[in-house]
Amino acid sequence: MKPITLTQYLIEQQRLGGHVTSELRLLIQTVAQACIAIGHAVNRGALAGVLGGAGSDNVQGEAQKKLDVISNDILIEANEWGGHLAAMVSEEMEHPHLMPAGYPTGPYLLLVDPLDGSSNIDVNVSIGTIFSVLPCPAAGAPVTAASFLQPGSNQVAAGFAVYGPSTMLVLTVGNGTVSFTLDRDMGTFVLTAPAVKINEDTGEFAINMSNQRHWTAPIRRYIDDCLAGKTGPRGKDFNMRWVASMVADVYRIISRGGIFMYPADQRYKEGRLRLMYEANPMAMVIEQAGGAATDGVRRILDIEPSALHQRIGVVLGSKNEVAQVAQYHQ
Ligand code: AFP
Repeated sequence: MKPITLTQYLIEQQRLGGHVTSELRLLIQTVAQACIAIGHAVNRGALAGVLGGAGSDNVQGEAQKKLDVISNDILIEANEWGGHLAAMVSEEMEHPHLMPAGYPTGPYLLLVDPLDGSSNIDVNVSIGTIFSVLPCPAAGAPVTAASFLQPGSNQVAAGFAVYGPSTMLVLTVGNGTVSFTLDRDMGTFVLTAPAVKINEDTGEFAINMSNQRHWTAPIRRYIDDCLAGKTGPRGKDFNMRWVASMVADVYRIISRGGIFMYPADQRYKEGRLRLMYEANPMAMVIEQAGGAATDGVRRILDIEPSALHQRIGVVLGSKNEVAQVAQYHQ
């Protein structure tokens, strides 16, 4: 069968009406192209002198890697000229980035984690880019941080790239979740999973076990019961994975099921992951693939944000397992 490219998929979604406008199609194509450029820089690694620290901190007070800054710059340069964006928010920038004076603007807001999994850059483990698209409220009014503070249910598109053995692009425009594989010879993303569906049950959890002493009681009990295996309350054995790149853990979960957990704990009282450009886009992708995404109890996409860089606890993946975790909180 003739391969379907990202462009063809988006044009089809545009024809289906309601899901994709021509500006949204251009925005997604532009972000995908930027991901190809970021993936190229990541693959070059030491040969391009892009490994190691940038010698600066981001708004989270975290030391930036050179590739964090490079990825952010690539996404900004790619999206300024197109006329599809009103403004951008990034993990790497404290304030929204408005389109430069004189540049055309459009009806969308883009939020990105330009390079997720930065602690894995220098050790050659999969990393990625996460993006979320919101409608820009009150077109014409000046864009401020408040323009971005919309619940995740308002997203019109979301997705992520994984720079791994293959470069993958996972995308939803609100009509299911699909994934593409980068054809490096052609420089195009080719549709390789046209209807992603996450198994409702799983025997595989992903959590950073070194945080165990910080967890709340319900999370401790849930993990203890998983570890008790077949003879324990769950009546089955569980496997564990933890890549420390959310994009890699989530890609595994959309491929074979599983549950990913970074719960709020005594150390990260609000949670570690960021709501606007990590939890929200991943929650949309997961729900559109038949999974669930909560902060342990509340549906992530219902949460009303109060700050651009606010953090949130995250439990997402196979929906029956996510429901189990909520049960432990009852
Ligand atoms: P970095 O981008 O700062 O490495 O954080 C990655 C991340 O946000 C997410 O991708 C991982 O699942 C999680 O943090 C890893 O956190 P730990 O390093 O505490 O396990």
